[in-house]
Order: sequence, then structure tokens, then C-alpha cells
Amino acid sequence: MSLHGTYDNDNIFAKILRGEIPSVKVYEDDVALAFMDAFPQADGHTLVIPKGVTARNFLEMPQEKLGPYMERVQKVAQAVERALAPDGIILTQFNGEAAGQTVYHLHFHIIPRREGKSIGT
Ligand code: D5M
Repeated sequence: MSLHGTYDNDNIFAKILRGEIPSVKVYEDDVALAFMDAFPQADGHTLVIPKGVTARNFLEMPQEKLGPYMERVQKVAQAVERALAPDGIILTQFNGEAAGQTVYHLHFHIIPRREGKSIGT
């Protein structure tokens, strides 16, 4: 998959948005949906995806939709902080296969971190 291409309406997160496959939802409104990562890199690993867009990644996100979406990313990260009281939180996002992207609907990872605990544990 290249950095840019055609949005696939049948990508996993589009199916989650349509309710065709299950997810553990933690936040939802008309702008975004947040749910637990199925292959968590740490306890509480959460994903936030925008609704109503066909952006495969951050670079393709229409500018006018970016602000509202990033507000939700912050809101969910703050809720993760309140709920889990981690020592730190990683916010990350990959663009293109070479960068490690595997699902081609824009998503931010919210990964709580604890002192002395390495990623993946
Ligand atoms: O990461 C895509 C992320 O999506 C990766 O952390 C696994 C996660 N994933 C894959 N399938 C599912 C389902 N069905 N539910 C929840 N989470 C899922 P990327 O940034 O593209 O490398």
C-alpha cells in the first residue's frame, strides 16, 4: 500500500463504523469513534477514528475536519488519563505501509505508559 491511494470502504475500521464487526467502544459522537485496540501494545491502548471521512491517513484529512477530530483525540486521551492514571501517554499515528500503517482509515493510537514497563507488556 502506498502513501496515497483509493479509500477502501471495506477496511476494518469502516466496518467497525458501520457496525458490521464488533468493537469495544469507549467514546462516540457525530465526529469520532474511540474503541479498544484488539492487539494492544499496553493496557488501555485505544484508537480514535474520524467519522464521515474517507481519509486513509492524516495527510488526506480535510483541514476543516481536522480540528474537531483532534479535539476528540485529546478528549479521549484525557479520559484515559483519568481512568488509568498512567505515568505517560503516547499519541501516535502512522502514514503509509513503510511507516507501519496496517489499517487504511485515519486513526490515532492512545497508548498509556507506565514507568519500568516496556512497550508490548
Ligand atoms: O494500526 C492498526 C491497529 O489496529 C493495530 O494496533 C491493531 C488494530 N486493529 C486491527 N484490527 C482491529 C479490530 N478489529 N479492532 C480493534 N483494533 C484492531 P496501524 O496504525 O495501522 O499500524
